[in-house]
Amino acid sequence: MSKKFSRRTFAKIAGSASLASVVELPALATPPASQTRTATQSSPARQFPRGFIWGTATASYQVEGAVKEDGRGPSIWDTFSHTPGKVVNNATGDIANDHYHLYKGDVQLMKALGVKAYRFSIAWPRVFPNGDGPANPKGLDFYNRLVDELLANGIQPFATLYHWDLPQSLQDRFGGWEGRDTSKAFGDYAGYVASHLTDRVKHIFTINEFGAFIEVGYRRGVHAPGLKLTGLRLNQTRHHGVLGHGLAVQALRANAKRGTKIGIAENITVAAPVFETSAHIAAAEQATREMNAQYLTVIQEGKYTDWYLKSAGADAPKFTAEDLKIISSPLDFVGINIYTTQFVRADESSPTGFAQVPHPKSFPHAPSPWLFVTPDAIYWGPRHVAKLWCAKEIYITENGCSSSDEPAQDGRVYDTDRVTYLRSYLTQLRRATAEGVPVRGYFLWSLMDNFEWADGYTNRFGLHYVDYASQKRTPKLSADFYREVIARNALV
Ligand code: GBH
Repeated sequence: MSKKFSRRTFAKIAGSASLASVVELPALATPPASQTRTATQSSPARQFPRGFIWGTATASYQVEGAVKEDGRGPSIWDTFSHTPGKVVNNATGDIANDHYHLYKGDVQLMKALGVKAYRFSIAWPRVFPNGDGPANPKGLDFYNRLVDELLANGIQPFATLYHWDLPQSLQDRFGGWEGRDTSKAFGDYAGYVASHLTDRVKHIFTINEFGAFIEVGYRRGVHAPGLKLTGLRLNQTRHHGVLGHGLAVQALRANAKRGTKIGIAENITVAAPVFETSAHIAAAEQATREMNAQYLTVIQEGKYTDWYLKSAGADAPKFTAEDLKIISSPLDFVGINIYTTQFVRADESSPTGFAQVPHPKSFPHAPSPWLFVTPDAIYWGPRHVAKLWCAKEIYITENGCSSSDEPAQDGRVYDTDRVTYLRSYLTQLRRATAEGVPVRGYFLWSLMDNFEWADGYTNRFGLHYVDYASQKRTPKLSADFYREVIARNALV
């Protein structure tokens, strides 16, 4: 791999990418790609690898609604969103995008974009209303219908088993991920899903973003279940999260049909070098390893880093050698959700060799205040994963941004900020693929505006504008942009 990252390649690619970005925006109603292609647009400097998988993503609680239908049990997000003061405007996912009923139309939106794959999540409490115990086949049937509809339209289903809607019963009985029994129940649920869906679903992600649901839900109390754990209790919860992932990988292997590929979707903390000298780059690699010690690093390496264990001291999680083996069960691919980055610099005075460089107040960000616009996150993220852990197959499982998204007089949303964001990030992603970083696909977050967790419906991330009163979906300018990217398999 290192040979492919020569300085000359860097210079060549960086140079041509910036030149090539000077092309005019296609008009809204565009003729077929073949008629509009210019020499610049078809130049290799804009192309993604052949067979690159373009997709979009959503998650169950954010879009489905129908929270009481067909035997679904309550999740911690039902409880949390119904607790006054937890979500902006006390919004809930009771109806959300009503995707549970409108999924056929939503599949048509995807088809119109030309996406090859759809990443959705399965609501655990639909399948096991209490988290464990008897299954609810009627709940699973929704995913049977969805998967069949996707395949009938030529779209590959990529399913996530856990995107934060933990069955409330597991929270009540075991303290959710604080309890090892939840990890075990997750493994059993994964096995059940594998035996019912993997005849058609060939890619499965275990868990979406430890770095969010544990850090924001169990440490900061801003997401469900709204806890503020510290010390050993927090570290043990983190450990149970990765253990649940490992048990799920094993259960999937035992129950899935041949050819099913298994991975994860983690919002890895990406350390980017303040600039590209070998010292800062080495510091950024090291920082990425340490800053993900409790999650992706232990999953990939089968051990917690010395630095993490040392700094946790008496609060270090309790675990066995067997736990570590389970946690590091081999994966077929690594999925990473990429939004933003943490800058670091080399620092010889620090025992880890790096220092974090906080974003100055003036650093540009999307309406979501955490979403600093740092396109090279999507270059360094996969590059670090490939370099640190020799990952052979990487997916960008989420990338996107919020925007104020106000419909214009003609009813359309001209989200030039989102288009600019996406083009900048995709330019950096192309830099990675051109250097041989094995990124196989990209899932844009999100197909449509949806329930943005504690922000309720105030922050919109969609390619389609959703009018929640009528459930009407309208493609934004960014949807046109993405359709063109997909049609050409290249930057536009
Ligand atoms: C992803 O998280 C999620 O997977 C997806 O469900 C979500 O809709 C999407 O991003 C857009 O946010 O409000 O200061 O407490 C991205 C990582 C982790 C970023 C939680 C926001 C909360 C910050 N997210 N974090 S704060």
